[in-house]
Amino acid sequence: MQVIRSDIHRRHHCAELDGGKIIDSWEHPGRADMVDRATDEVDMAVSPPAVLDRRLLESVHDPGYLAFLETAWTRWVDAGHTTACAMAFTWPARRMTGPAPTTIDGLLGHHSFAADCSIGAHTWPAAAESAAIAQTAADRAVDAASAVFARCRPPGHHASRDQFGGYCYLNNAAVVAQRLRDRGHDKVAILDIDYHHGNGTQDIFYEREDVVFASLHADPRREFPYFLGHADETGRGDGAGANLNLPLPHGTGASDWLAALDTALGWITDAAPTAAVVSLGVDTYHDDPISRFTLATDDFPEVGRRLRRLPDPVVFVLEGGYATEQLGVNVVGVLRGFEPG
Ligand code: SP5
Ligand code: ZN
Repeated sequence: MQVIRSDIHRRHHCAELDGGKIIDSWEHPGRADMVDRATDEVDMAVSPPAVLDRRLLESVHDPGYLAFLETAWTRWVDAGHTTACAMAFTWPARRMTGPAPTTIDGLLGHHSFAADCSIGAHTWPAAAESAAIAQTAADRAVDAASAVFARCRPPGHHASRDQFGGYCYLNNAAVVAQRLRDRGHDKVAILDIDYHHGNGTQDIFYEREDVVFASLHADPRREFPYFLGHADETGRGDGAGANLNLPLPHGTGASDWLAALDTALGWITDAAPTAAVVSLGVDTYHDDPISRFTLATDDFPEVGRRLRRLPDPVVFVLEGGYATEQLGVNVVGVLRGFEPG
């Protein structure tokens, strides 16, 4: 399997609010290093991304949001702030429906939904490169009619059309799905197996029938992102019936998780897509420091094997996974389970 990756991500490492303290984010450059080391060990062919197509990005994100992301750091500095990361302190809550603010502290709240995520000097270049990796992976998958791994960092599945959060700024999986649509696949499935619900991806495609979304994740009644990902969210308008959420309790282990995976795969098969995107988070691992499922390293190849039910081509997009030492092994476990050799 080919890997698309680059090192531009390295200078992006922001602060997050965790348990009342500002800490260096759990989502850090060393994660990508571990994945790169593991893919190098199994000799996967590596290529850099091509130039990002702005029109593609604007077909899954609001242009005003993109302009905000691109300029947020400069505006933060110009406002007199001296911290390493720009972070919101207020958000529009229920019944607060006024117009978008015009200064940076307000705009940060308008364009984010969580304080686990902030914007530094190198966040936009890293996020744009991550989306370029996604775009290039989609193109390769179409050209070669085979599976490709997009080693994206930062991750993407929590980012909606116009909001960042959950360590995500641009929705890489959505970029892949839209590119596959634009390159001639009439129906595309996104299967999200990260521990957390892919609220951004669901939101972007919620009213569309041409991109179906299935996710298995920790029950949002008890877990981030809390406010989306519930079982009764099945799509709206043209997208009615094109969204499947399978929330699972804290403590879920391999047998129950794999049973849910089979349910999602059956649902996708019934939708009859001609290409698939896998939002590949391995924060389902038992030693993950911020998550509460109990999959073992030995379970990940079996996950990959079961994913062979997806239609060709499949693009794997890296999402979460915070047990850094085992991250590469677990990711490569899935990829090799899917495509040995
Ligand atoms: C892409 C992805 O996996 N994003 C996940 C974002 C989760 N952010 C909230 C994390 C809350 C961590 N609190 C854990 C406390 C352990 N000391
Ligand atoms: Zn996650």
